[in-house]
Order: sequence, then C-alpha cells, then structure tokens
Amino acid sequence: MKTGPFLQAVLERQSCRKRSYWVLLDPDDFSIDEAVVVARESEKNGVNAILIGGSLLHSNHFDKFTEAVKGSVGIPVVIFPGDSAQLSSHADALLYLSLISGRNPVNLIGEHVKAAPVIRQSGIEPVATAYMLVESGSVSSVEFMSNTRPLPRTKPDIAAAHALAAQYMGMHLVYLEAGSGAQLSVPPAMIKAVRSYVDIPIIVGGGIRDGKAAQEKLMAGADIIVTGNVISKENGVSVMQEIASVVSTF
Ligand code: 1GP
Repeated sequence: MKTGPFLQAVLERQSCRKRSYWVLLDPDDFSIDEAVVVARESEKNGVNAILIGGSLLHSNHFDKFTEAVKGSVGIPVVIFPGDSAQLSSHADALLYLSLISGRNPVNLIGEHVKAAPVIRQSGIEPVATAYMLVESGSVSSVEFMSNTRPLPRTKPDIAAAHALAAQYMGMHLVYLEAGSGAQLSVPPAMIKAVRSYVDIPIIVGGGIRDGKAAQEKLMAGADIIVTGNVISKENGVSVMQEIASVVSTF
C-alpha cells in the first residue's frame, strides 16, 4: 500500500529528528464552537496535528465536529477512534488502531473489518497504529471499555516486545497510552525500551500535564506527545503553550 501524505509528513519529521505535539479533542468534552477556538489556538501555538475521538462518545455530532475543526485550521485533522462508528470523510487521516496490548479480537481486528469499507469509500488515509495501553494507577476508560488488561508499567521489556511485533507486522506507528486523565503517565524506562527495539515513530499520551512531563517523554525517545484533558482546565492554553515550546525546542 502506498504511503499517504499524512504518514509521509510524520516520517519526514522523524527523519529530520523533529518532535511533534498533537492535541486531542474529545467531541464529548467540547461544543463545536469551543473546539474550533481550541483548534485555532493550537495551530497558532505550533501544535502539529489535531486528533479527534473518544472512548465513550455520548454526543452525536462527530461528523459536523470534524468538519468544523478541519475547516478552521491548516494542520492535519486526524481521527483517533474509540470504535468503528467514529469516522468522518472530513478528516485527513485516521489512526487505524489495533489494541495490541490486549487480547480482545474485537479491538485487534473486529472493529477494523467493520470500518474498512467505509474508510475505502470516504478516502480517509488509514495509518496502521499499534495501540498499547499501559497501567497508570487506576482503571482507564480504554481499559474498561475494551475489556483488556494494560501492560504492567514495571515491565518495559514486555512493552518493547509488543512494539517490535507490531513493527514486524508492518504497523507504522506505536502509541503508548496511559489513558486520558491518567494519574501516572507512561514511564520513561518503558519508552526507552520501546525506542531501543523499534524505528517507527512513537506517540506517547495520557496524563501529560506540563512541559516537564513532555520533556521526560521526549528525552526517553518519544517522537510525538499527545495531550487531551489539560486543554479544558483553567490554565489549559498556557500549559499547551508550555508543552508546544518544549516540543519545538527539543
Ligand atoms: C488519551 O493520550 C490521550 O487518549 C490524552 O490523554 O487526556 O490525559 O492528556 P490526556
């Protein structure tokens, strides 16, 4: 399969040793108008892409939400789907996530089969992504909703073996996920172990709340930092600016 423009751009940044910062917007947490404001602010501050998605999704405005965000920024808008219903032809790309830390066939192939014909028809660029859930001090939404166990946070070698298997299977990105709002973010030792095993870009997200945490992940070998929750907090914009500046100067 030909590499699409979004993945191409991610790989180019990696080959120039440039790190990236992606901001996640959950359509359950923002109205469309709020999302547009946050997306514009993100672009203004040097964020490299907007992710859209959520584990639950009570709201039914996914397509309109994606269309509005896409219409308001020039940076890529990428779906980060909680399930196969979270699709929109307005997005540039979609992280085609396989929850490889778990052993639930629904999240390894089931949802993918349901989504594949829709993706084909819509023309969204799917990017095969190894999604690895990491223990983070409490049960995350992804853990509960997917009915899978996260990787033990004190076992970096297990995480590295999973990531390597994903690379051997042809996946293009690894996403180390502590879960949205995680008490404990992904440990640097685990990122380091994964980095020593794979060449593909490593995304790290979940519980990153300041520049210092972002820097710790980058130093361990992360290519891309994702934050979600933090933007809706009182000082959300200044935290985003702080993280964007750490990522861009790294
Ligand atoms: C969750 O990795 C993302 O899927 C972001 O997590 O909301 O904790 O930043 P936070």
